[in-house]
Amino acid sequence: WAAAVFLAAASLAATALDAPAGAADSLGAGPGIKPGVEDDGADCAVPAPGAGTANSKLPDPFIRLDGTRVTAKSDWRCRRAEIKKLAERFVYGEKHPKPASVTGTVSGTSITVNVTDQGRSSSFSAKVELPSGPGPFPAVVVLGGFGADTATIKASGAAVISYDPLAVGREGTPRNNKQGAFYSVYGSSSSTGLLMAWAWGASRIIDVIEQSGGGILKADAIGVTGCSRYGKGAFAVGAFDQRIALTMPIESGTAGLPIYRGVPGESGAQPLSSAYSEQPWLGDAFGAFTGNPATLPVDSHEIVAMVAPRGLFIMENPHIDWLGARSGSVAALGGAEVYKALGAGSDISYWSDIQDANHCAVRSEWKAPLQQNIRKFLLRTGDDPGVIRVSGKKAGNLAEWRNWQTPILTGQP
Ligand code: MCU
Repeated sequence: WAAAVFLAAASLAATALDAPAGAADSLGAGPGIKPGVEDDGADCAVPAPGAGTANSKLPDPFIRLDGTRVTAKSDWRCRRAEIKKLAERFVYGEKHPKPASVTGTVSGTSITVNVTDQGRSSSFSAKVELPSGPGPFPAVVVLGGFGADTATIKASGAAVISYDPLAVGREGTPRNNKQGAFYSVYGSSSSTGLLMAWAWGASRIIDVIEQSGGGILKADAIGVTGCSRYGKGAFAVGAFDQRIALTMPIESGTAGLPIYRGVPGESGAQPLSSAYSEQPWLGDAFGAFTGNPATLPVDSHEIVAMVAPRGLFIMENPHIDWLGARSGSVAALGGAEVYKALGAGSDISYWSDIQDANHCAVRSEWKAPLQQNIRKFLLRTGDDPGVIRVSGKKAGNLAEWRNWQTPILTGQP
């Protein structure tokens, strides 16, 4: 599929929902935990991961690198730090922590970001659209210009931050000459892929919001979304920044949600080698695994688990084989086991039961859950339970992919 076909298919118009001003429930206890710092767990001692042994099943997300199993909810922080290390080393490339200097401005129409690290500087900006009513507002970072239901986001009471990831990690460049604000700082031969560069850029936008004093946008109420390649990006943004309260990838396809181990056997799904070479989305190190994902010491159900117990609403399209929705459903179900173990089983939603087959269409089926997730995790005025609605058309079976059981973890996260 050419990108143009996908882009052309992505042009359905959105219809605004009425703002449900008085309709939100007001609840005492907020769902989940409040998002904390970007790299929560950076203090954990993570051993250097060795080359894994081949395992055709999904790695057990609850087994630590030293072979012991997680027993308490509070253990998850440091287990997540291990998964983060594996995901950086073998899949996405290194994110790099917050640069020495991040400055910028937030207004009702734009955010500017200036970064300096290791003596090199770069800048980019994003557009802001505020909802009606008095601020400060929660906000959703929207990667790319299509597929996200920005009308519903605003009608729900959240601002839209339109972020062009290509300014931070350009497409169309060879792996040894990557370009954009990330690579201006970390070098054009950085082995970090575009998705992680995009994630780094979104984190720098949040830095600027944090530093702005919160008069316009609330740094502790930020969501992220995007469709297709920008769904891959939104997934990475949410996984690698613990400040993101709500992650909403749409139709992300290979290099996004689908389990890497499932893609080769899923008829019509974009092959790993194709996603690896179409654009330098994944890190250079992933190239060693495109022919044999069974040797990867990590899989994408654990990227889902990195988001836990924060809000996650996954939107998938089972009508287009290329999108690998069957392998996507297995990743969601596998990651949901970690949510359950943390006592946050109702903070993850997955929805592939849709009518319209067009890639990145703005869908009526997703309006209500989108609004509910924004209320629950960004406005914190609702507590609707998460919903898992897997289309029968591409329903994966987690049991076929795992040989581990979900523990009952003690204590609190
Ligand atoms: C689903 O995301 C990609 C897909 O991986 C590519 O093969 C195709 O060219 O473009 C999709 C996309 O981003 O469409 C907008």
